[in-house]
Amino acid sequence: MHHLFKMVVLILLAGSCVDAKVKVDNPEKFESKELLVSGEVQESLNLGVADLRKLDVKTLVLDPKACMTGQSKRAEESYRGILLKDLLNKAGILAKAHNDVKKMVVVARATDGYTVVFSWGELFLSKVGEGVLVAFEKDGKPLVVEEGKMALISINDSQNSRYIRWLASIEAVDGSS
Ligand SMILES: Nc1nc2c(c(=O)[nH]1)N[C@H]1C(S)=C(S)[C@@H](COP(=O)(O)O)O[C@H]1N2
Ligand SMILES: [Mo]
Repeated sequence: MHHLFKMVVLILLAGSCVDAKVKVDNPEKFESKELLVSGEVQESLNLGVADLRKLDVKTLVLDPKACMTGQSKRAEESYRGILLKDLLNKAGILAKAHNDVKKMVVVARATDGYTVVFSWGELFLSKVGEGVLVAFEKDGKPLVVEEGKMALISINDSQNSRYIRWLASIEAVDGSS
């Protein structure tokens, strides 16, 4: 019985790599036009897709294993965007003392309130950080509004990749206060 249920769920999930496709009635109302980078930074940034395209654009490939289940056969997906750590370097993370950055938490929020967090160490001292991308293109096409227009994806997550559609803000927060 449980296996049957699992199979049905897997079949329903087949399709896009980072899914289960969540049906949203009016995705336009969640579209975020600008990404705010703020918090413990030297200079807050407000960037639309056109601004992101002028920065150091990277292309990263999401392995099907990073999908929700990692079990069904799905194609790789290629995402274009800016590494989150490049954006944070551009804004300049503020740290009073040298090791204070290690207390930092990076909070990514969407217009619908969905939230994902990273630590400074994860982004800057581990392989995970090399795969956390603020993306605006998938497989050569701009992300459609259902995909968030701007989205954040973590391609080195082993499965059920951290993924946010309608990315609205990145906040550097002092985890010690
Ligand atoms: N903004 C936003 N991003 C989100 C979510 C959400 O509710 N809001 N749900 C997450 C979850 S739980 C899943 S499984 C995937 C679904 O992505 P898809 O609907 O684009 O396939 O999006 C993730 N990103
Ligand atoms: Mo999910």
